[in-house]
Amino acid sequence: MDLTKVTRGIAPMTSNQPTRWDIVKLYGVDHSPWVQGIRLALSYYGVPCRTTSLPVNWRWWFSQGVTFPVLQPDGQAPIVDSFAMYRALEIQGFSLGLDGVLDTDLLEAQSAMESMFSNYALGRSGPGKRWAFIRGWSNMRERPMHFGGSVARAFLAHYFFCLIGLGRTIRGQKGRYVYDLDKFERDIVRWDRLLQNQEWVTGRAIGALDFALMGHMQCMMTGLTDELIPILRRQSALMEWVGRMCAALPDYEPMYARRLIEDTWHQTTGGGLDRGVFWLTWFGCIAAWPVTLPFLLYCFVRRAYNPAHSGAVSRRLRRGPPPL
Ligand SMILES: N[C@@H](CCC(=O)N[C@@H](CS)C(=O)NCC(=O)O)C(=O)O
Repeated sequence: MDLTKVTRGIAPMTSNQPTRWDIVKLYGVDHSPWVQGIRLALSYYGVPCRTTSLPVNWRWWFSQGVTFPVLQPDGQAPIVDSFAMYRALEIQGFSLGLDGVLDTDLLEAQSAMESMFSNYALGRSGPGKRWAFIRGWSNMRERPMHFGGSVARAFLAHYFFCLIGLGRTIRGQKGRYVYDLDKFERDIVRWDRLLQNQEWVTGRAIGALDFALMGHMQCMMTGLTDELIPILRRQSALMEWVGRMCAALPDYEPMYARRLIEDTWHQTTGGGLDRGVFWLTWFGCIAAWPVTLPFLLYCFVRRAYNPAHSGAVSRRLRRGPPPL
């Protein structure tokens, strides 16, 4: 696929315009690249945002499962899929460089990111990393702090632990590399090449694709996939762009990707009480496994009904448009 297609006809940036969204609620967690992407965009444009691990509501959970991100502007219907959120932000009057970009071209760019994600995400847990993975979940934060969110996050940690485990098993059984660093390098080189010719991924100005790709940098740098660091640092144009992104969002927390350019940076974690609630729930879920398991299985069944679950974009692209 030609990544430059999406960067045609990009309008110049106009940021910090007044928004009709007073405040938005974002369902998702710190380590998700798709959540990070949209949070970075909201932060850049100054849209106040509460981030929580609690699904939008119970009815939502029953029908859509636990997939995030989900964006809920005050008093409006929830939006699923981060790229739909970028479009919605543009409708709000922010210029994310998507004006005139075809949905099919955007879908291709998202699919390229998803293909990279489906590889490196499997490296977040696995032999030797399982405890680190759960500890990573315990260190994430609700913004603002919310005990209900910490309880939900502990359950989500079990869900994603199983999802990655399942993904690794399926790949292994197909005889494919589970976490293929060579493939990762081939994927990331394409973004580096693009950035050799232009300052921003979106084109002449910072925009949706910059936030989206930076979301992935954020996820990769949460401490669970550090074997990617040397590969990423070999991409000089990409590293310069990471520096520009960090400079564009100086107060953003947590800026995990800063680790790529500053060796001294340490990540912040949630408070003691927050972590206590997480661990109590996490062990509680294990103690109550006969109850936890049906809940987990239900979430796995419902994910198929959520058009934004992991891998859905690439599948949609492979299948082509629905018949008229
Ligand atoms: N296309 C979606 C991808 C969202 C996604 O893959 N979310 C992951 C978390 S990082 C998820 O919730 N996966 C759960 C599942 O697939 O069951 C987007 O851009 O928002």
